[in-house]
Amino acid sequence: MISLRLTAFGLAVLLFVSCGKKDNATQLPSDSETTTTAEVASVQPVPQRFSWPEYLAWKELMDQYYDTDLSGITDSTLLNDIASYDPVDMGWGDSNFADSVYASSVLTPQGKTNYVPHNVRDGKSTAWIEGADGAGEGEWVAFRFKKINPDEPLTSITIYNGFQLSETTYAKNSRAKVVRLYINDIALYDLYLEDTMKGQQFAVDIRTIDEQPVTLKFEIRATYNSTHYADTGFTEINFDGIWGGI
Ligand SMILES: [Ca+2]
Repeated sequence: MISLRLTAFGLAVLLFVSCGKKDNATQLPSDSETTTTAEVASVQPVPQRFSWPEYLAWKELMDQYYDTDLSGITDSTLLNDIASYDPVDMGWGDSNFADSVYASSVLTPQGKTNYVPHNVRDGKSTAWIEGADGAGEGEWVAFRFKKINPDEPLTSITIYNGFQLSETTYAKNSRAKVVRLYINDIALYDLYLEDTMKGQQFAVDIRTIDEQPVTLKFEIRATYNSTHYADTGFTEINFDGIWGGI
């Protein structure tokens, strides 16, 4: 485990970050000595079953079946899904509610469609899309959590890449290829995204003990080319954690 201790903005901050090196503890110098970052760990995604539109359709199906008579259903996958479905599904991002989502830039609205940062946490097929020149390298979206429960480490982040209104819309806009994740402006992870509409889950281990507030920033570092627009963003970014620590 790599652990680090730092002081920033006058607040005592203590983060424990595991990058897979369980026996190699390192303590960073205090803020007066450095502005350096912790080691940035590369993380590959675990592909999920659904794109965001597919997930929304699946969730609607689950809601229809929830608490109803299941006799007559023979599809074992469907039965397993119904049995394990939790309609509440309070993930880390819900129990640690982000009091603001903001970004380095925002694409100008097109008609009734806007690309505001909150779109990455609205549960819909909307997207935040950056509005800077070029394909978006260096642009970012960030979540600010006023208060985070120290008993629930953040252990996974699932990203739905690009603008997933439809397959056509997805292709027309750029998608992120590499995203750097910062915790309170300290770079911790490089997330290597595939060019797919499927959800992409990244394993992380972020424990906050005396850290208020907390900002998670996702910076686009590289992109996949689009067929039409050099505009990059995300449809949804979800968080999950484990109660009581690991
Ligand atoms: Ca959305």
